[in-house]
Amino acid sequence: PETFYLKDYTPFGYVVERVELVFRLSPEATRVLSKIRFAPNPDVSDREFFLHGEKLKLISAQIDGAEVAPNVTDTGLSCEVPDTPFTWEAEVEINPKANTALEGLYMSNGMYCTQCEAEGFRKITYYPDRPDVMSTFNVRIEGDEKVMLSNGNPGESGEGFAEWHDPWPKPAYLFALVAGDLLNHPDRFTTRSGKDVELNIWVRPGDEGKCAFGMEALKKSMTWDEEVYGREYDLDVFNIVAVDDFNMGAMENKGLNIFNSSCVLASPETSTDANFERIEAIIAHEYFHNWTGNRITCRDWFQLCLKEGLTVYRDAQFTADMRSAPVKRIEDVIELRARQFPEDNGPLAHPVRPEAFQEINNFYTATVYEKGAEVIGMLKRLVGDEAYYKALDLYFNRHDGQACTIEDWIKVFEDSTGRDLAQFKNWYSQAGTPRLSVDESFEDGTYTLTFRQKTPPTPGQDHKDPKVIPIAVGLLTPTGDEVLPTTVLEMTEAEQSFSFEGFKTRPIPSILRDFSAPVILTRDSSAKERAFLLAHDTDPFTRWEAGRELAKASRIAMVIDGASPDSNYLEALQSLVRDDHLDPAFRALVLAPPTESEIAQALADQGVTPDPDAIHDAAETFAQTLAQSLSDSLPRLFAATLVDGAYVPDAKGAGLRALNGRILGLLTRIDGGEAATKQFETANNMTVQNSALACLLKAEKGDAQSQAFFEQWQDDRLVMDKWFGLQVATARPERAPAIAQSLTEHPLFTIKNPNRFRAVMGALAMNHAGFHQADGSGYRLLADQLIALDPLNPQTTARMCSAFQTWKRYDAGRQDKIRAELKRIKATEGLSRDTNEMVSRILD
Ligand code: BAL
Ligand code: ZN
Repeated sequence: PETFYLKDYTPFGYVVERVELVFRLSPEATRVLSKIRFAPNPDVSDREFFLHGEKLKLISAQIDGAEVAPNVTDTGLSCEVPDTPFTWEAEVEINPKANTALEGLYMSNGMYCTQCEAEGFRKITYYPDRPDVMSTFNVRIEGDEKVMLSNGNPGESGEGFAEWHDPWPKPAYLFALVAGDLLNHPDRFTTRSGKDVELNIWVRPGDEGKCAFGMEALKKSMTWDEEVYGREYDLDVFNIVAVDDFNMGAMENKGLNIFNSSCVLASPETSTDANFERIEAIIAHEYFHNWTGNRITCRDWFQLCLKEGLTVYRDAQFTADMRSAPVKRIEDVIELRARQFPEDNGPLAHPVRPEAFQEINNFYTATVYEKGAEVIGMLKRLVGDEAYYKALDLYFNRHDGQACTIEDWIKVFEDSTGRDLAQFKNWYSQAGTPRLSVDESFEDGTYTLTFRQKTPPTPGQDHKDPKVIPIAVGLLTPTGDEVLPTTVLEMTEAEQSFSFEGFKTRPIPSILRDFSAPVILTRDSSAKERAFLLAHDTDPFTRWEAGRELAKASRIAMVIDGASPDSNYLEALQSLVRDDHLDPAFRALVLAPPTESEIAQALADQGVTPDPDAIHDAAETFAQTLAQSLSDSLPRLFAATLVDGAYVPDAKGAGLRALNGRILGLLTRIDGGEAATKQFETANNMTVQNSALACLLKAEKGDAQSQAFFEQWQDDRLVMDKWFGLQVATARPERAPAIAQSLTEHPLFTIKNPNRFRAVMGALAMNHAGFHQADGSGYRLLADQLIALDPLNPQTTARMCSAFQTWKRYDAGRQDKIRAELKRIKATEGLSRDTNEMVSRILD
């Protein structure tokens, strides 16, 4: 397969001045008529007229009204064209019903739907399908569907047709079309300059009761972007559509966002607190793309982080403002460590701005998104809040309507702050998670911290230069007073010292506050000091982190030395969990154990081959010991977390319910499932019903409740995804592969629905000891399923391959088995480019 390189970028030889599209809808034979006005691009001397196109049946093509016979290949067409402006017209036929890849125009439960990012538009018609080609679009949809939507503002409509005009030039990846039997949940929003905007969430009949929360989230997002970034909405209509079959979470098409139904539909009975928070964040994310992504887009797909990193950063700010900033920060760090760190430290490591790809869909990664957002956060911390917003104003003013690069982005900051950011750019170009170590000394009242940074080699990048690392620190006295409030140290060298004067006694450092940089901090510190920080640190992140470090150290000692759970840590946990002055959400986070995969990585980092069974046993022993040590208080603590009255999906209630879930998990270990059974029976919302079922399934006492849950919810696809996933997630490791296998044979399992596939296979990959069963049954099942899915949906198959990315951590026996499965996948005849690239990189 061809590899594309950032260094090879050249602009397209033609400018697109106008696009007119007509869709004649038919499930198996939709006709797409395109009329495109091209002009030679004066900046390009060596012009080739090549239009992308895949899986299209070309019916006819004309230039300025005269029939032409282009040279058509599997990837597109080329044609002799005039060297003056001309009009290209083509008619193609496509088969939406046969499109199981869910890219281009496809059908989901009888409705037409599109997904064009990154390169799906070329499956709709012949076009220069690249983000730097921007144009206005006029669209006419002909068909007998009740609702027919496209981007922009509505034009004329009548019996059998609807027209849409998008006045804002956009690349083809932002094109969208939806048609079907849909109902809307309508609302309105007035922008701060007085523009009246019609808002709609469109759903299939039956889902109309699940739109209110999403609509509120949309209005909050619109207000927030005006208040915080000064950005207003720019069309008369903003439409959101919920679709059941969707590869991603959602898509920011101009004026017509399309959402995986799991990321927009919400009701207290069917959605958990985590679902509500995620839905609010994704609605915000897609809405914020209107400026960071749509009005200013990417020059090429190597610049994906330009829009994604920034938009993730913006949605995280929004969630922090709507809910609790410390809780959001801790949740994001947990996710970053669970998803991005393994990527950055394994065969799939790539820079935030990659330099080569075969299939761009494989680069919608945690590195581009989440590490991309961390990079923005560091930039903001380095220049300060005021300078950050000033730079953003310049970005919007200077680049509105353009397709930009990371160089443009950095230049905006350099121009508006006067800083030289050349070294900062290493964060975009060099892969790998920096290791940051620290030594300290105290002499004559001067306290010195000496940091060293080192980034390990990653595929194709042996050498790493030092990065600019903002290290937020605070200092405390041994009695818990803060003697140095949070201060950002700017590290630029491989080794660098920072001194603080005027102390009578040696202070206790709190380092990397608010997780000020995406690094792995190693510091020799005693359990006593960590317990002190867990009790006294004023920064919520480092306070939580101290507990996490204690937990990891205790688990590692249990695995390596067969030690008992650390009694100091147990005591610290006991007092924290009983401390009613502490935010329940924070207590829930402190009680959340490190994941087994995280312990496996920590062991591997110490040169110890992780044994998944031993790691699992240690986790179980620890939880059991904690439950027993708290046994007297658990019933009281549990009672205190019960939320009376109607369910409200706000941060306060969610925090209490998160603590409720943690306490119930412990209580179920000592009460034989009594409290969980009662909670299941009396639940009036999905959060507590779901957590009760999870506790019972984990205790292997949940068969009756699982059956009852199934009967109650079998007609609700999203709740059934939970049912499928929970059974695998909570399974004893030795049973997990067999349970997952039997669920793939369940009548409600379908490989064609990405949510259902991920519910089962994603849960298996997350059940660490279950997936890594020594007999290889977990690996075999996943490989079987990926081989079956690849011909239908390459994108979801390829993404799921990342379950194997940590394979080199494990023992030779497991490595052999994983290697054999990866080779079996790779040898599959007709394997997609997507999956081939992923498997090849993982095997390398
Ligand atoms: N642009 C793809 C989906 C998202 O990041 O919003
Ligand atoms: Zn995005």
